Amino acid sequence: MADDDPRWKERSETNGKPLHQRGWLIAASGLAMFALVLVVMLRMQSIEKVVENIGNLPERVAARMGPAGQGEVLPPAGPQLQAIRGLGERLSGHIIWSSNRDGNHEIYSINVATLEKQRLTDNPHVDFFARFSPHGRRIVFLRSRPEYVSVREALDWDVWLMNADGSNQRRLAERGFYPRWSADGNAVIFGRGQHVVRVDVASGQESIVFDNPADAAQIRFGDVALGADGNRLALVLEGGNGVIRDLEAGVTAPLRGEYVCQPTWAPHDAFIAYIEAVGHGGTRVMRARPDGSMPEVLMDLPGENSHEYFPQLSNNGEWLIWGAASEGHEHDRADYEIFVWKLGEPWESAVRVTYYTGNDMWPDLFIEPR
Ligand SMILES: [Ca+2]
Ligand SMILES: [Ca+2]
Repeated sequence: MADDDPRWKERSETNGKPLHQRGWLIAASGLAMFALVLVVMLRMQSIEKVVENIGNLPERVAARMGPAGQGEVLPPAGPQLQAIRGLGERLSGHIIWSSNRDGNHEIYSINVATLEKQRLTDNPHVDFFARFSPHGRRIVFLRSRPEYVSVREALDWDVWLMNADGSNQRRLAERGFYPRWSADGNAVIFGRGQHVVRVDVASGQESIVFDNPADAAQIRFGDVALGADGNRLALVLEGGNGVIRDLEAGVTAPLRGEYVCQPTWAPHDAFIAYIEAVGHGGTRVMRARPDGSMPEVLMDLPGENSHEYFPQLSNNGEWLIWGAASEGHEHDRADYEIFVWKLGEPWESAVRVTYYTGNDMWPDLFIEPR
């Protein structure tokens, strides 16, 4: 085809600009966009955090695109199994958590004393964030609306209920994130956009507990936890600033630390636990007084599995359960394992309860009252 052929002209021009010019325009606007993102990130975060975030970018993009591949269950043996059995001699109760070991995130339950395992959900959707009711008889959890949703997306989840054995599954509320029980077990509190919502379990009636005021930064979706007194609300704002808001007085106290997230109350609001993104392995579990003061490190496990996330106190407040990865970060993709530890004992006594090379996340532990 000759250069002066009219067909060539038609092919080589788009939107009135020759192709090579258009290529430059795309490259220049891409570069400008990258620079803008970088400037915004630098304004919000330290250089180290920006570098870390850029390093995590491929994993983060992959998480948005589709589910992680399935891993392999490696049944514990020898000292690993002994440690798990030792746990069963010390407490009777159940651990629940979400895992993609059957190809899709489902919720599983283990009887700590007998090591009997049960799969509680079985459907093509993602199920996670299971939380025992105060009496341990029911579980509230999240189910994705489309079949696959990354846990980075906060708006495509419904709040579901089931009995502790997986029976009677029903949807309690639409478009909620990170649901938790009220202290009396009559209601569930969850995040929805800029609101914190309370839904009555019996009637399904909803009311707004907290409407993010204009003076607060945007709530980072999901990181909300209302204390047992119904007044102290822990939440994380964009940029990694955690706060505890006194709803009656309208005053806010900081949740101290760098890049804090995932606040969770100990029973009776004895203290608040949360993740701080510093420490061995890049994260650690912190504990502070209910007003956010006197922060101290609660758990920063020595050894390779020290990228801690998903902290939760057992119903009696005596044990901590969480997930920890040795590498990788994405919460629904990386190889997290579930750990249990009794408060006050040496960190090294923590017991690893999962042995699966895929993703295990968001556990809870209910201990039968003696
Ligand atoms: Ca750590
Ligand atoms: Ca795992």
